[in-house]
Amino acid sequence: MFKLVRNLIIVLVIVSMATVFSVPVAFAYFDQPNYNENVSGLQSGEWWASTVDFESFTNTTSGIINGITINNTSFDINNTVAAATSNDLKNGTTSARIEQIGYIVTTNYLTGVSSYAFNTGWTLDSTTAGAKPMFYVQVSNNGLDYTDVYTNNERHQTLDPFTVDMASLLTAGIAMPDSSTATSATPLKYRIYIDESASKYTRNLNVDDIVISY
Ligand SMILES: [Ca+2]
Repeated sequence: MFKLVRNLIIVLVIVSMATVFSVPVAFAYFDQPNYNENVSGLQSGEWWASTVDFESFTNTTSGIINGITINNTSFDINNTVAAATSNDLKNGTTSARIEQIGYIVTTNYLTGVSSYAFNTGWTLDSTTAGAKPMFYVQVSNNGLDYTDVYTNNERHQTLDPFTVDMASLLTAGIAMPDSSTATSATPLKYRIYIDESASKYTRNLNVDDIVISY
């Protein structure tokens, strides 16, 4: 009887210890991947992505607005408004509409981005006449001068996915305006930019589902 009680106690102790020590293991497991966290929450070496679906984006004011938070990510925008009309290309109910000359750029300098992906297309009421419009994905290490890392002039009026493989571009080295070369360790701002000034036609670019992966 004594041995039975003793063995029972030993089993209980082992089970209790296993339960206690399994807790941090479980938390560690569920700690990654993480979605929709602020950049400041990034852990070193952690796989991480920020998704911006614009569903809560309500801006109707043209011009420059700095430090507007969209889906937990801070952006500086110019001529970019909430897009929810029947002519706007979107997933869900809302996307962003960059009107003629404008941009969406990360407020913060981001380090270690492996890809910058988004869905985009020209609004359905954009004219298709004249010179093909161009949009750019650009990076900057000073917030003043931007280097093109991707350009596209396809005349598409459907919401199409585009992914900029920053990891490969950064590994190869991107020349910065100050003659330095960006690497994966260089803090960079990321900008989607359109300039319709040369075309003289009204074209607006819808952008939705920006996914910044690390
Ligand atoms: Ca959306």
